[in-house]
Amino acid sequence: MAHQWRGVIREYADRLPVTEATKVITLGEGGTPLVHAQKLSELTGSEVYLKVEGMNPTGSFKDRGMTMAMTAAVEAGAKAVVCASTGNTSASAAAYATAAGLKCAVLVPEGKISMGKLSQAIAHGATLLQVDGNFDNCLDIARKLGEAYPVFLVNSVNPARIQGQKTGAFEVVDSLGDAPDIHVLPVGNAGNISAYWKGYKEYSAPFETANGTLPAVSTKTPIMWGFQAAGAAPFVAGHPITEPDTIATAIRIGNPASWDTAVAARDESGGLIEAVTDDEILAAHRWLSAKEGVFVEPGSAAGVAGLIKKHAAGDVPSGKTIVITVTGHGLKDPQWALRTEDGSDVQPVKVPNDVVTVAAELGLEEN
Ligand code: AN7
Repeated sequence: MAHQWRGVIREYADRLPVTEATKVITLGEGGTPLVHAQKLSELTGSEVYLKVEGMNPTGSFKDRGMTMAMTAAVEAGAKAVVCASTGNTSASAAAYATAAGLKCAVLVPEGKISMGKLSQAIAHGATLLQVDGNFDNCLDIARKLGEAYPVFLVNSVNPARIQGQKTGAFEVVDSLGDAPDIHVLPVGNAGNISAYWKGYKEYSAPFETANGTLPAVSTKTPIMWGFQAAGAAPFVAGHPITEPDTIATAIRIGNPASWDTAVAARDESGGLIEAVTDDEILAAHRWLSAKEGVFVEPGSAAGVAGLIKKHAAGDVPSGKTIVITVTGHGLKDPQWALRTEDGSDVQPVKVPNDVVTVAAELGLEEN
């Protein structure tokens, strides 16, 4: 019998803070493909896989955490939720709040979120406010609203979010049979690198549950490699950045909320957090779509950009297993695909309604 994936809470209930009685708010998130990246594997001599998180219900990895956060909001008796966002969190919060029957308010930096994400928040009926400030300013306000007003905060400072997001690591191990040697991902607010590390650690050791101890699933944990956009790279600077800037608006964040846990993920795993330029991000974005067949948004390409950069520097080992989380769908922010390497716009060729001309334009000769 075909198995219908039940969403990350039901699939991993014994490893999440829920019970049989919990009213689960889900849209069927998780269970995303782990795609073998043929060209990146050829390039590096390692087996490289892409965890394609754009395949989640709202098109990004945020849904894994949002199912937990919205379930917790309902459990707490909340009537309304709030979040700050560079776009994907707001899209996810708006959809899951709808599923939960809750009101949703989202705070986004004015002019700095992609059209796809803006449309999602509005389509799902969230109250969307564009703040005259950046993401970090939005998060400050959202935190204060959560503390002093009757709204439930669903940003990743809420630990339920990290609990849900750790299931990404579980799925990777379940697919590969063990943890990879290296796990690569983009870093913005730093919730995801913290969540993957938590997931990998929990899967590599016996795990205590209410119904007894689960055995370790993996024999090891990976080295964590995080990549930030060069204009928004506080972990590289070693301190928050007040004016973060990058075309990858998803990761345009200067003061990451999960600072300490991300540093722990980097250091405990023997890993690194480095920067890639916007040009490197766009080149990786093109590589994924043109060579692997996987369409992501620019911020999601930062991990791939990092791997390509480390390979060029001779720092990527061969013969290993490497997983890169590509965090959001290309349709979120499709304009970048229509831009050529020299920055001009791609102009589709126009042809008359005539097979001979179309064949000639395609360089085809009649059989
Ligand atoms: C596609 O939606 O912060 O390091 O407000 O949308 O866990 O923050 C999004 C972040 C990577 C960075 N890739 O992850 C938000 C938000 C995509 C993203 C990140 C984000 P974190």
